[in-house]
Amino acid sequence: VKYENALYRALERDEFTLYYQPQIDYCNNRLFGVEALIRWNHPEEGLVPPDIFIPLAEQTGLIVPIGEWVLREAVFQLEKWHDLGFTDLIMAVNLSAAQFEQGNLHRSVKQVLAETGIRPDHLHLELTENQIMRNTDLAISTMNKLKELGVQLDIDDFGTGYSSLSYLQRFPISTLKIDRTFIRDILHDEDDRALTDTIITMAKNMGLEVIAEGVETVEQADHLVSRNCTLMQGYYFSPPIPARKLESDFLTNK
Ligand code: G
Ligand code: G
Ligand code: MN
Ligand code: NA
Repeated sequence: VKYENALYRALERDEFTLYYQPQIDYCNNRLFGVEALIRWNHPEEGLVPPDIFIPLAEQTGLIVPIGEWVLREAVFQLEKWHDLGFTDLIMAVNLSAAQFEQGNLHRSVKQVLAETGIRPDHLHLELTENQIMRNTDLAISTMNKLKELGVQLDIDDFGTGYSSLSYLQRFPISTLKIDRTFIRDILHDEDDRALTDTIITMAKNMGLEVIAEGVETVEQADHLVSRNCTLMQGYYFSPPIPARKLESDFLTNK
């Protein structure tokens, strides 16, 4: 309630910004992608974390125009980075449930790809298991429309939600992102280690990419490599950072 009125005005007042978290291939220490994460620069309160305002935006329906803004901002930013010469870089964008279930998502995606000339497979859209399982028929039809455009679909926070392996096989997805709660104690907790192993093996057997989230130490990274998972994201490499900082820290050698 505290932020509701301010949230209504935040879009027109240009108070949102995107941070980008690097996605690294640990085999060659290469940046292969970034995940866009929204931040709200509240005029009086400073940065309000998404955990606070995303649920509010979902309740009020504001998440749809906000999500639309995120999609466009992220893809236009990717175009700039491709123009700098980093033409392989991919962009991952989180979708909310309301945005995913809205009829014209694929039109918005198609339009921004046309405006920027970004190759569709350079755009990854992140969904959670719960978002997909809410209404599986609608989810499959929406995912197929997005897949027809050529964009990639990633399952975010994988392993924490309610999902079924038989459905997983029928969804046109490209990547599983292992939730960071499994990575946190991976060196010491047998169960987390077994679960992570299982997800990696299953992903490979299904022809899916797998990204480990929440990697915070070199020991976790080395362990994941020993289990055949080389794609990673986490504070060990970088927290989410502004575009300029991503450029100065990661996009300098071209
Ligand atoms: O960046 P941070 O860890 O503070 O994000 C917290 C939560 O907010 C995460 O679950 C993340 O998925 C969600 N989030 C961040 N940016 C976006 C966005 O652009 N759209 C949606 N729907 N969720 C986001
Ligand atoms: O739910 P989603 O995976 O979209 O949330 C992404 C958020 O997770 C990021 O915005 C960031 O705030 C958080 N995050 C990213 N890397 C790490 C990490 O290594 N450790 C922790 N604790 N959080 C992380
Ligand atoms: Mn995500
Ligand atoms: Na996640």
